[in-house]
Amino acid sequence: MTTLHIAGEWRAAASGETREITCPADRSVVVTVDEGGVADALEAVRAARRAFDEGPWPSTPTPERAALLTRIADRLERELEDVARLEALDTGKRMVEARLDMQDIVAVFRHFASLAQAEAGRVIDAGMPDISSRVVTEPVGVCALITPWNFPLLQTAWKVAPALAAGNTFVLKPSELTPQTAIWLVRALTEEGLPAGVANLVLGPGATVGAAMTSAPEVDLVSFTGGLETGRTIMAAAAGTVKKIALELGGKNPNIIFADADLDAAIDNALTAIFLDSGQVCSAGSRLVVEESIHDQVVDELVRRAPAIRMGGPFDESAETGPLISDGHRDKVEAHVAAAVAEGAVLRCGGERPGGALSKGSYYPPTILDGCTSDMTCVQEESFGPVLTVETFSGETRDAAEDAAIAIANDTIYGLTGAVWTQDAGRAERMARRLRHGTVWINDFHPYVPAAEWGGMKQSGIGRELGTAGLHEYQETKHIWHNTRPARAGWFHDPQG
Ligand code: TXE
Repeated sequence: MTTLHIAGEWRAAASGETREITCPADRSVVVTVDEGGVADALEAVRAARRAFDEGPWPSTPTPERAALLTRIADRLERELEDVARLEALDTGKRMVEARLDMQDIVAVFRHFASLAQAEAGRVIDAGMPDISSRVVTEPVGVCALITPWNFPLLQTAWKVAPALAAGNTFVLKPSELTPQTAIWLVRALTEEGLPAGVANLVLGPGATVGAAMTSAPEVDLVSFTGGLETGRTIMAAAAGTVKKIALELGGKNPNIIFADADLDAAIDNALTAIFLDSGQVCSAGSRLVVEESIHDQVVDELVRRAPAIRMGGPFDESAETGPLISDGHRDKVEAHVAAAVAEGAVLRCGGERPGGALSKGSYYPPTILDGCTSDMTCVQEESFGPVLTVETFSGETRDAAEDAAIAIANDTIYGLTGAVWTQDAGRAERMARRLRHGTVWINDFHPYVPAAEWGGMKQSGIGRELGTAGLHEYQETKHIWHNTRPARAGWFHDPQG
C-alpha cells in the first residue's frame, strides 16, 4: 500500500525510499511507509495550487464543505477503536489516552463544521445611499500543514478541519515518527468525496520535505506545531514570499499553588499537569511554583506519589503513563536532568531509566527537581518529558505574595498555559489577568474545549487555533465596495472640458 497522496493519487516516493515506523513501547516495527523527499513535496504543492486555482473546492457551498467535515466526524466515531490503535502504536501512548484523543478530534471536526456555517460576512453602512459596502471572507489558498508526534491526529485535525471549512487546499506533513493516522485521515477525506488535489499528504523529514513546503512560492500559509527552534527556521523560510504563518511552539508552563488552595486537589492535579502522557504535552505544567509555607507539604506528597505512577505500553491496562517517543528523545530528557543537577537542582525522585521489561522501550520515570530558580536551564527550556521543576515564592502581604508568584510565572520566553490554585476568588481573577499565557486555568489543569481559542503569547507562537480565531487563521478578509450609481470622480481636470 503506497502512502503519499498527491493530486488525488496514492503513490510511492519519487526516490523509492521507505521508512520503518517503530512503537516506542517495545521498538517493534508497526508499519513501513513511503519516505517522501523534496521532489514529492514540490509536486504536492503544485497539485494543491492547481486544485485551489481551478476549483471546485474553494467555491463549494459552505454547507457542502461542512457536511464533509461532519462525515469525517461520523466516520471517526465508527472507526474509533481502529484509529486509536494506529495512534497508540505510533506514539506508544496508552489506548485509553488514544481513545480520548479520538473523541476530541470528533468534537473538533463538528465544531468547525458548525462554525463554518455560522460565519457570516458584515454589511458596512457607508452612510451613502448609492454605496453598498460589505466585508466577506475567502480561503487563504494553499496551506502547508506541519505537525508533531505527541498528539498526531489531534494536532492535524486542529489544522485540517478549519483549512477545509474555509475552502483551502493543503499539503500535510505529519511527523516522520507518527504518520499512520494522517494516512487514515487523508484516505477518509478522499473516500468521503473531497475533490482530487485538495488534500495532499507527503511523509518524510522536516529538513527536506518540510523545508521545501515552507519556502515554496505556491504556498500561501504555513501552520506549524512543534519545537521553538524549528518554528524560528520556518518563520525565516516563510519570510521569502511573505507567507502567512501560524505557529504553536510549546511552553514552559507555571502551575502556581498558593497556601490558601484546596491542597488535596492541587497536589493531585499537579501530578496530572506534568506526568500526563509522560510530559510530552506542550501545555504541561512543568514548573511548579509553590508558596514557601506549604512547600514541604506539597513536594513531599508529590515525591511520595510520583514514583508509584505505573509505566507501560499501549495495551497494558494497568499502566498509567507510556514511554517517550524515541530513544533519542529520552537521551535529550536525560541530559536535561543531568544539566539541572549540575546547575544545583535537587533530584527528589526519578532521573534513572527503568530496567526489567521496561528496558525494551523508551521509558523515563516521573522526575522531580526541587530547589530550582528561574535562571536555571531546566526552568527555562522545555524538557518535554516527565520532569517537574519546583520553585518557591513568598510575600509578607497578600499583594506581595501575588507579585512574587507572577514575577516567577511570567519569567519565561514562553507563554502558552498557566494555572493558579487558590480559594480566594479575587486572587484567582487578579492572577488570571496578570499571567502572560494564552490559556489560564483556575483550580484546574489541562482541559480545553474546541470552542475556545488555543495558542501562545511571546515565543510560544503566533496566532490561535480552535475557537473562532482558529477558522479566521485560514481566511482572508475582503472589503467589497459597490457604487450602484457610477459617476465621474472629477479629481483631475479634463482638458476637453
Ligand atoms: O520537533 P520538530 P522535534 C518541542 C519539544 C521537543 C522539541 C523537538 O521541546 O523536545 O520540540 O522535538 C517538522 N522545516 N516540541 O525535533 O523538529 C518535523 O518533521 C519544516 C513541542 O520532534 O519541531 C515534524 O513534522 N518542518 C511540540 C515537525 O516539524 C520541519 C510538539 C515537528 O518537529 C523542519 C513536539 C523544517 N526545517 C515537539 N524541521 C508542541 N508544540 O506541542 C522539522 N520539521
